[in-house]
Amino acid sequence: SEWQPLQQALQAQLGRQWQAAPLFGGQRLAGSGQAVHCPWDRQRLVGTLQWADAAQVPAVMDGLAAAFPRWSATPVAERAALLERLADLLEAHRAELLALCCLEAGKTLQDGLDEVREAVDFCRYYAALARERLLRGELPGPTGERNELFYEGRGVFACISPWNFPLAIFLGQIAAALVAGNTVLAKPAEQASLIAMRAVELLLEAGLPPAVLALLPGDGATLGTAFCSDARLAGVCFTGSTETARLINRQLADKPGPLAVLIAETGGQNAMIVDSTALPEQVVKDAVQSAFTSAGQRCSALRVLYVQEDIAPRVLELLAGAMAELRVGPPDRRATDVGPLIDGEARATLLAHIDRLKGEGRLIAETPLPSGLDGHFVAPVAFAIEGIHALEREHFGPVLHVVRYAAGELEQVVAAINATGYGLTLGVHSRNDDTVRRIERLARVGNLYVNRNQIGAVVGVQPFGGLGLSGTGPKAGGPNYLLRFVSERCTATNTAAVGGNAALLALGND
Ligand code: UN1
Repeated sequence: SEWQPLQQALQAQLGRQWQAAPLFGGQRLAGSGQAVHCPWDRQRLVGTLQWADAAQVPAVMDGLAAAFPRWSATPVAERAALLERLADLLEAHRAELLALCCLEAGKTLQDGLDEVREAVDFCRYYAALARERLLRGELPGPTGERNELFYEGRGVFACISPWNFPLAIFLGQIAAALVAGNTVLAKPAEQASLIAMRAVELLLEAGLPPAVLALLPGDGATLGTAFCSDARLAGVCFTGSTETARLINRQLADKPGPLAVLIAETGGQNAMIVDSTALPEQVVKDAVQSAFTSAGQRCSALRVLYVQEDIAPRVLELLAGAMAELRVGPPDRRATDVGPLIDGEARATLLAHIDRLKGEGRLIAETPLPSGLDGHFVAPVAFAIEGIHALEREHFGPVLHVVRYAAGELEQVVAAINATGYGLTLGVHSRNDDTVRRIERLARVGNLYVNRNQIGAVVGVQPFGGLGLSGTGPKAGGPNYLLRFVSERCTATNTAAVGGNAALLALGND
């Protein structure tokens, strides 16, 4: 039903090409041109992109710092209304954004629909949250005293976003930073900058003052080093690898100027624990969805399935059947379940891991790869891993590792999961409430999912984010997210002072 009205508009958009460039102050800046290729059709050009240069960063930081006081003084309700207008515009441009998700980032049409909806949700949710939480708060105190808490922007914020949610996370970060009163330098992922450019154009159309946001597509290492060591930077909101988060943290620690905050959402080594009371059909449905949706390219994706040995034969039989049914193919077809990986490098890295495990004779199941595909496709695959131990590296793609455990080894399983150091999502399938409560007590993760899939956290419903190597918090799409984007000021006033402020004002008026 959602498709009918979209179909035609989408077809037209899928034939287009786009142009993007660095953008600031309502103007396109000069850049060096790059061709943008489609990850699932290597002959196809999606557009051209101008990369910004690190030499442009100081002037951009000057401009953003200069625009900060005025933006920070803009009433919260006005900043929130801007996000609400953006949400409406995103919905109105759904076909184009969907086409860009598909052509530039290789997302299936269903993933693209979910992505646009999530972007809209982030805008509306942070707008509502800002109206509710970022207003002046009056605190209790003795009579004769007034104590107030004010929330203000911190200054210039850098938002660094990943290619796997090129619209939702890109805009989620920016929406939070802006509504909290910061000016923003947005650095989109190299692989997904065309859609970022369109999102910024829609923000301007919604009424964002052009001096408040800069878009700098380009090389993350050189641009990032330039702005993360800039004295005017007040904070970074980053989603990406744990390694890059550490690098950013080191640069922020050494930079002159204010102590900058880092809000980081990073990797995961996510597990699912299945005990002998679980329903095998439900387990397999949720495991397949969690491991292979978006070709496994989500930080929330399931990587290691721990299954109790009594139930393992049935689960593995159903798993092989379900994986045989998955359809790998071009993501612009509605029948496709699994699209391509983002680029050739991601594919080569993952294939090295897959080939090694195949060489060790660990293959359990593999989805057939149709012939004639010309892109960065990798077929979903499942491997058996011997022994309960921490699998430390995150493999970003459609690879599932399966470990059997015996009754009585549950605590050992949770210990192995904790020992990875990551703590993002964990799935539990059990109809034994004691087991679920025990895992809940022992597991160090940010998002625990019980008897369901473990991806697709809904904004405002399942606040999302991990601990340890998986991120700093606070949770995106949750009630506390905006608080790290603001600085707090407390004003304490002696209202009982001789004559009070009102009397002084009256004197001044004489
Ligand atoms: C990511 O993959 O970078 O719950 C994080 C989910 C998404 C994950 C986003 N919110 O599947």
